Parts: sequence; C-alpha cells; structure tokens
Amino acid sequence: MVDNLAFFDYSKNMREKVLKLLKANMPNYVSGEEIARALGVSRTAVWKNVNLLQEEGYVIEGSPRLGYRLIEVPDLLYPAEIAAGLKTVIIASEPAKIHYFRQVDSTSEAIKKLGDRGAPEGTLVVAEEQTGGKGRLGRRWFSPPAKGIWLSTLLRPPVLPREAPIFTLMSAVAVVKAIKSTLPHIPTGIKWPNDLLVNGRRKVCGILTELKAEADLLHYLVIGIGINVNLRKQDFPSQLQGCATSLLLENGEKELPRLPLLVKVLEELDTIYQEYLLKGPGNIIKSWKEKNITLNREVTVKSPLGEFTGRALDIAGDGALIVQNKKGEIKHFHGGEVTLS
Ligand code: BT5
Repeated sequence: MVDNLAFFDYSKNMREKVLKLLKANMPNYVSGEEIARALGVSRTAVWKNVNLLQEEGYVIEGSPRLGYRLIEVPDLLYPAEIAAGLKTVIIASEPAKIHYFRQVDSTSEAIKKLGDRGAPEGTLVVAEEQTGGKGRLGRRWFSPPAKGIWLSTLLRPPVLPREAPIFTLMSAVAVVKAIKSTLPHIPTGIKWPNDLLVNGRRKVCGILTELKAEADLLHYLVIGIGINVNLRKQDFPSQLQGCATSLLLENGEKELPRLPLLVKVLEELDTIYQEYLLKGPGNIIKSWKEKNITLNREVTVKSPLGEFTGRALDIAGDGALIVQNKKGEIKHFHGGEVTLS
C-alpha cells in the first residue's frame, strides 16, 4: 500500500530547506545559527535535520566553530533532487507529483493506486528497488537497489484505449534519446515493441505500458520504464547474464550518476508527449523508425494468434508492426514477442 511505505513529501520538508541552504553554499560552511535564523527554527532543529540528511547519505561536515558544509550528494533519486534539475511541463512538473520509495513492490502498481484516487497527469513514482518489478504477460523485471532507474509515470491522454500502443514506442524513443545524449558511443536500438538493446543483442531497458480503461474510455495510462544503469555482471541473476546488460557494462565499467539520466529521460518524455498532444503521432513514428533495429529484418512474432515469420516491413500509424511472410501474406501486430533472426 502506498500509504504504508516510506513516502516522503519533500516539498514542505524542513530537511529539504536545510539541504537547499547547504547546497547554495556548497562547498563552504554555513553556521548553524545562520541556518536557524534563515529558516526560523532552533539550532537543535537544524542539527537534527543535518543528522537526518547524513543518514540518507549526504556527506555533511560539521565544525563547532564554522557550522556545516555539504561535501557530497548521494546517488539516490530523491524527489527534491529530481525537482531541482527538471524542466518539464507535464511529467513531474511540480514536486507534489513526485513519489519516492526506497523499496516498493512495483512502481507501476503503486502509481495505479494513486491513479485510482485521481492523481494528476504527470504523476511520477520512482523507487530505488522493486521487490516485484513486472515485465509483460506476468513476467518479472529484476530491479536491485540503487543500480537502475525504475520509474512509472501516469498520463491521461484524450485518446481511445486502442491507441495506447503508440505510447510504448513514444517512451522507447525518449529513453534512446536520453541514453544517446548521455553516452553517445553506446549503440542502443529499439526492438519492437518495448526492448532497448545494445548492439542489437543485450537488453538494457524494458518498457511496460498498461492502461485502465472501459471499452471506449481511457481513464489513465501507466508507462513503466526500467533502465539498467550501474549493474555489474555479478549483480544479474545467472539466467539474465547472457541477455541483459547495463550502461556501466557498456561504458568500460564506469559508474554513471543516475540522477542526470533520470532527469533527461523525463524531459525527453515530456517533450515528445507534448508534441504528440499538439500534432499527433507523426514524429513518434519518424523518430522510432530512425532508432529501431527491427524493420527490414527477418523476424518471428509470437502472439496469442500463433507464430508468424517474415520480413518486418514497416510500422503503421498506430504503432502496429507490419510483417510479410514468404507467401506474400501481410499481417499487422499490435502486440507480441519479436525474435530477430
Ligand atoms: C519488459 O517486459 O521489458 C518491461 C519491463 C518494465 C520494467 C519497469 S521498471 C518500472 C516499472 N515497474 C514495474 O513493475 N515494471 C516497470 P518483457 O518484455 O516482458 O521482458 C521481461 C523479461 O526481461 C524477463 O522475462 C527477463 O527475461 C528479462 N529481464 C528481467 N529483468 C531484466 C533486467 N533488469 N534487465 C534485462 N532483462 C531483464
């Protein structure tokens, strides 16, 4: 349950105000008295909040004569840190829309509970760890603590439920753009519909789009994105070691700060979604085609209708994959599992 877990509303928090002051003066000292005066609280209250920040991983040096100074910010995805660097109009556009968990079963399950209670478009749930991370069709998504970006966002686009598949393609484009602007040398491509693969082989990101809808009415859409950032080979369970990768593994074992990448993903998603609302799916399709590794290849699509092998010709305006087999039969797939040959 959302309410029973560690859920912080950082926007009104004294800890956040202390942090803001320390950051503004970083790496210099600010005296306890100065902070207390600026925030209208006692010096003991300042000291308590500094302790809390230290427990969260902020490295703060205290000196009885000089006060406090912030030396290091932890690589955790705190809402205050996300909000501070973010320029978005819809997604996580205000601190109150950002929900943070140290640990949660699934960010997508958590956000659905918020959605059912009327959470606004652009609500974001981020977790350091998921204990029940979900893939498609009841599969699991491995999400160990503080090594990846595990997020879900809630959208309420004015469209029919059958138009939902385009949002998976939209999210894939946004994540590829964010990865490319952060680590341009990593060759990341999209395998239809929801996998981001490096070098056409290993999965670095998965996307899960879910919706709450009635036949002709979309209540909301949940986009869940999982990006493997700082996982080392031994962090993956053995069954994933041959098919999964992380940005660290593709980047000479160098750790990557997760926060700037998360901010970039949210900004790319926000931009492409706004464009969609104004102009429709044209640009999503165009960008997806530029970044895909599926078209013009022999593929096998497994779907509830069975298996179909052929050439991936194109994607339709609604995001469906168009495949033609050797006999010349053409099928449109709105979902399914693609194997590239
Ligand atoms: C996906 O499903 O790729 C969608 C994954 C979506 C995860 C995000 S994390 C935030 C949000 N909250 C959630 O609970 N989920 C979303 P699918 O195409 O079904 O792929 C699942 C398969 O990928 C599994 O069966 C494994 O084989 C493999 N897999 C699991 N964890 C992985 C990981 N961390 N990296 C690479 N592959 C993984």
